Amino acid sequence: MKKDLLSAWSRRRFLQAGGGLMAASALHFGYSKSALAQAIGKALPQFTALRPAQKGVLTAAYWGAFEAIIEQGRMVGVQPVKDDPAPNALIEMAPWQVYAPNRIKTPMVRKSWLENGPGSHTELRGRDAWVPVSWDKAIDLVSDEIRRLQQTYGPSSIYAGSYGWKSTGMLHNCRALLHRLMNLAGGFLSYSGDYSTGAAQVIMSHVVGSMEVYEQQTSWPNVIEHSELVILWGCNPHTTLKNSWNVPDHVGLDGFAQLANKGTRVISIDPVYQPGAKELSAQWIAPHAYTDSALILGIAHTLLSENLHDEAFLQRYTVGFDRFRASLLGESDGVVKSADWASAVCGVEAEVIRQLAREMARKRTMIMAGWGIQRQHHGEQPHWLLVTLAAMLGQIGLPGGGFGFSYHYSSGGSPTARGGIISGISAGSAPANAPAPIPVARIADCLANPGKTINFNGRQVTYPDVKMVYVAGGNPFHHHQDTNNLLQAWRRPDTIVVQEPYWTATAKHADIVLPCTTSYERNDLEMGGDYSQLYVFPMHQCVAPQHQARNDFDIFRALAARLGVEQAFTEGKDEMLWLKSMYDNMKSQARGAGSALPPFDMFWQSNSYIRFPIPEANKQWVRFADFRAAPLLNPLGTPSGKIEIFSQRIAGMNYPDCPGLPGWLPPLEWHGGEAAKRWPLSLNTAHPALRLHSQLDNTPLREKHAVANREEILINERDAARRGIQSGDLVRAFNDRGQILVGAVVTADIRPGVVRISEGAWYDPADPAQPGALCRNGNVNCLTVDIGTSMLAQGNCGHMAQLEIEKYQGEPPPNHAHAAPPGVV
Ligand SMILES: Nc1nc2c(c(=O)[nH]1)N[C@H]1C(S)=C(S)[C@@H](COP(=O)(O)OP(=O)(O)OC[C@H]3O[C@@H](n4cnc5c(=O)[nH]c(N)nc54)[C@H](O)[C@@H]3O)O[C@H]1N2
Ligand SMILES: Nc1nc2c(c(=O)[nH]1)N[C@H]1C(S)=C(S)[C@@H](COP(=O)(O)OP(=O)(O)OC[C@H]3O[C@@H](n4cnc5c(=O)[nH]c(N)nc54)[C@H](O)[C@@H]3O)O[C@H]1N2
Ligand SMILES: [Mo]
Repeated sequence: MKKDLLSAWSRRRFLQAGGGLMAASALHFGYSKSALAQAIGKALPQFTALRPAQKGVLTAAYWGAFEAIIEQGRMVGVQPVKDDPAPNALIEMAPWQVYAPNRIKTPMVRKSWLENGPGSHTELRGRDAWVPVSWDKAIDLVSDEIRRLQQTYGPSSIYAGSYGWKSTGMLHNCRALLHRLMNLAGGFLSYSGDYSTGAAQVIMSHVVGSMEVYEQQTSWPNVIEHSELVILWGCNPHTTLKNSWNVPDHVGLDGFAQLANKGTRVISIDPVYQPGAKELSAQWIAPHAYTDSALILGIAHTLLSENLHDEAFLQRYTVGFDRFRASLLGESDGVVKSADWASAVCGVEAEVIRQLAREMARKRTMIMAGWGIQRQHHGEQPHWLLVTLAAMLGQIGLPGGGFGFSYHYSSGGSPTARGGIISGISAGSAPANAPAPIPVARIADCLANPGKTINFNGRQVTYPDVKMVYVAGGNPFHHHQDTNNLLQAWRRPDTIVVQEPYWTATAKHADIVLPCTTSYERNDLEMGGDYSQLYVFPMHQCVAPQHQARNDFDIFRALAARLGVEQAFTEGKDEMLWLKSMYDNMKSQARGAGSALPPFDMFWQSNSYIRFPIPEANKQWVRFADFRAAPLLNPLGTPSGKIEIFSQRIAGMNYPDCPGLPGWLPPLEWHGGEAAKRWPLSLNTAHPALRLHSQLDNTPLREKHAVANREEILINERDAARRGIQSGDLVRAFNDRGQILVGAVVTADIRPGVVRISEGAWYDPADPAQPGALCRNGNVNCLTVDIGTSMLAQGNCGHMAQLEIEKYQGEPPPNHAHAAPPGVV
């Protein structure tokens, strides 16, 4: 999916390096002062890129690289690596991840499925009894089912897209391994896009010719030096930079700290006044939820009417501004998109909008936008309009100016180092008869409606009849919108296999669960810094596999053996041989780039990580500077080679919900729409500070944010007072789609009319037999809408829903979200 920022070049190189690797000698873990260890110690200083560990076993996670402190075979603590400029409390949960009481301890099969075969009593998923089985038996059941479905229905009957944030590691990448197995075993139905940037990545490809959201940003030193005004637009870096897709380098957090030190002016445009915005002394502008497009239009109209826009830039570098001007002036629809008009829609005072426009034009302005604003109905519009606004300001490609859509994510703007890149294990290629992928967030629609055809970015996609869902490394009962709708759709397939370390709600709703190791129970390698490619971290195994858990690699290898494709799956390599081949390939790239690295065995034994040097030029890199300098030589990847304020290609698709010109399209639910009459509050489902989605909800970190033993809800004082709600109260949040229990935090730091419940609380229905039952832990997706952003991108709309709240009366029910299913130890 996304975020695998490796170049096609390194991928190809990796594939070529496949065969002919020598067998590694015994690579036992341990740091006794053997003769070998001493020899290694002597040899190390010549390798200047190496950084030795201080006192623990080096490993890494999405939350940072750290040393695990091991005592008598148990992980008892952690210590961040020395280079981390902003270590993260999440790493301290590593021991709890390993020893969590709700680990799945043995392979399990749902009773009805085991007794009566695939497809039986699927309505009992989530409440049937569980039967433990041996690994041998489990592997037989799963491989027989794959074979049956391939033979009877073909590859389109197996949905193994398996979206999710799994764990770091280039070898034990469960999704890639699942795809690798399924490709070898006849093919499968996959997905395109992701839940993160479903709308933005599609619209940006049309507007600036690249996904943009996963591109390197103007480098941090350049921003710190040149930006005079930083706009955080629906952007909460203080929270979202804690974690990244590779191991975080946390350079972005350091960058924001430097902005604060320098006193750079920051404005945060967000219905919530974030703690991070406060640390930056940011001015808070709080629009109504889901109305950013109108706000941007109001700013654009002010620029135009006060002649503050850069006509020369627009002429030279964009197409379609004339049409946009006409739309601002209301020539097409009779609606002038003035600051006053915008104010009526978005609730920000017209004068504030005008001041914002003037200040942006006066200063060197960097617009840093997050992605919550595009996880909404018509979510294509805000980013398209922000690019348009930046084009009107004319600072795109200048130091410290323009826009950046990834400063809040994985440290976009962290200068790129020069070294080598680890290529992960390949998913292989799909057989010719494999079906076309579905847009990732249409999965419930697909399960429920085989044969239905939808529009998608100029194409049509017809849903196949899915008989099997295989999940490894994702949690759809947290990540997918409208959980109760998913619950119904989830009953359609014959067989659901979930490979997981924990009894998540998704695992509880499976037919077969296969317990897998956490990343701390196996050996792996990972890059540090998604954009910087600054580090290579060894992920040493810290402890033995717990209970009967197996590595994903070994589970898939066993399935491959039963399906007759083991040799192709493993290529004859075990864990350490795979790591050695990945390392060797990276090492030869690094040599070409001027960094000498030790042989693999020595690297592995030395318990060190690698930090590559950063070329001076990269510290001042400016996004779009090349395009600005020579637009004909360096055209964008759009049809015109320029920024497309108007897109003929999109216009040609004739989608009523995404025309060729960006604008304000009211969402399905919002404060000004029909739904608001019954459901007056607008939902904000931002990413949680002390979790990664649903991950770590089952650790003691939860005690720091849970209220009344439920997920917290932020409520404005006015809305709370009206309903007699106080901080600490148990609250029922509900709409037509579902109801959840949450714990109140009453605050002035959220706009009236908006409530926030973060994504990621585990789903815990009070009555699993009843779709629509109260979720006792506060899974916010019980309340969200499962529609696509538009026919263009079909992204998810997790950030848009109207609802009501009330103080919960009566005895607080128990919360079983983090317990194993009844009867299971
Ligand atoms: N309403 C709303 N919904 C949203 C969002 C929102 O903003 N609002 N955000 C969306 C976004 S951006 C995203 S990316 C998704 C995230 O959705 P997910 O990626 O599905 O969420 P995670 O909680 O990270 O789930 C990862 C699962 O993988 C398991 N796992 C970890 N390591 C391993 C491993 O090594 N092997 C195996 N087999 N399993 C492993 C974890 O235990 C966990 O259950 O949620 C989306 N959902
Ligand atoms: N700690 C932590 N870090 C993470 C993650 C995590 O779960 N936890 N997840 C990672 C992943 S997969 C992703 S995709 C990114 C997510 O990165 P984002 O998608 O940018 O994060 P969100 O929290 O969904 O939204 C960012 C901000 O948008 C605001 N917002 C929401 N709706 C509106 C609106 O209508 N108007 C305006 N102006 N603002 C709005 C929210 O209040 C929030 O402050 O974060 C990554 N980093
Ligand atoms: Mo995401």
